[in-house]
Amino acid sequence: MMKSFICGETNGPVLNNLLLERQLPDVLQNLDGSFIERPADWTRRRLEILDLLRREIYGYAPAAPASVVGQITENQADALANKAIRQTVVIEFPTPRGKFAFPLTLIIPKQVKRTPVFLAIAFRPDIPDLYLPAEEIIDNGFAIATFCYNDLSPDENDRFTKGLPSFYPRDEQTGWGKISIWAWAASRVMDYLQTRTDLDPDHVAVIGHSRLGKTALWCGAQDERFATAIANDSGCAGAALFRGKSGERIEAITRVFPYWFCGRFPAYAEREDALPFDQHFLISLIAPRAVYIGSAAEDGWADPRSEFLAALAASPVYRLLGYPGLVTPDRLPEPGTILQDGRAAYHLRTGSHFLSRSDWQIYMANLRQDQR
Ligand code: GTR
Repeated sequence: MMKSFICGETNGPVLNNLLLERQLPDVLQNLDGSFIERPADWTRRRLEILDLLRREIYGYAPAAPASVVGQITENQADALANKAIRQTVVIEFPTPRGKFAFPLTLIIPKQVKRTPVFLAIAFRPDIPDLYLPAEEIIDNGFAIATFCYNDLSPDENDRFTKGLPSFYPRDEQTGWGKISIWAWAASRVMDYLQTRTDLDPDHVAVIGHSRLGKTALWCGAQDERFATAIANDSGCAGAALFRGKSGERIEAITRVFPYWFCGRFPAYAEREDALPFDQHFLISLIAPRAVYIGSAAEDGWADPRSEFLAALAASPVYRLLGYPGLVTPDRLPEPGTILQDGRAAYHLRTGSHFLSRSDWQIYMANLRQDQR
């Protein structure tokens, strides 16, 4: 157990010990007990982990539809002081029970060709929104693609009778929970973005805050077309390790929000040690692509320390694949720390649970650096 931490060359003793205390399953140990030592063996292990997370926590989603089309229903040529084009695009695809459609908003700066994109999974359709400083994002040379999660399926315990899940058969135990539903929708947006010659499909970052940060991670973990996944204050069932977690734990999250998950997951309440994975498995699925985990110092419910340690615990997979994962001095980060020298980046913002302008500024600076 935990061979990859013990032999992890870049962790010093302080952080190594904090990881060892969590007694985590080893991300580089196959279910048959053997250890992965060659990059070529990761492909199979990645599929094994994906299956594990689908079965035990987020639920299996249906296969991608045969076709996805986007109809531009509104086109404003002079948005944001005439700096951007704003479009409403209806994303439509066939399902076993007829066509399903949902609205996407695109805002594209006029000055940039083949624009990198933030795909923001949003709580509200509003633009700008307190979590989406649209003009500032455009001014930084990024396009925005955003949809409101409630347009897929409402964030309530409707027994999967409303919106997208009502168009598909669903297994009670292992079928998709709402996090999987919203993540799957972001992949349908990606299907459409790939058809747009004015956007750069190789530089799409999926971003979300809190429950939608969990969703952005799960989306980026499954869909390798996303160059980057950004999880802001994603906490329990997002970036944070379950084992040793403070604040929200499985018992609380599955009591209040059981419908975010598949039917099997609540059985792990107060049984964190029985989980055949921990959230560093989720983060590792994004490797060698970029992952950014943002925490806030006063967000005890999410537990910044457990988010940081998860990024560190996923790093052996980045190293295996030839890239630095989380690059950090051998100590826990202080508020105000930004760690972005590796493919797994992390910051601990001062303040409370929020997707703030300062978070956005850090994410944008990080992505610009990445594109050089
Ligand atoms: C809380 C929930 C967290 C987090 C948050 C949010 O009530 O316990 O896991 O997702 O909501 O999404 O704002």
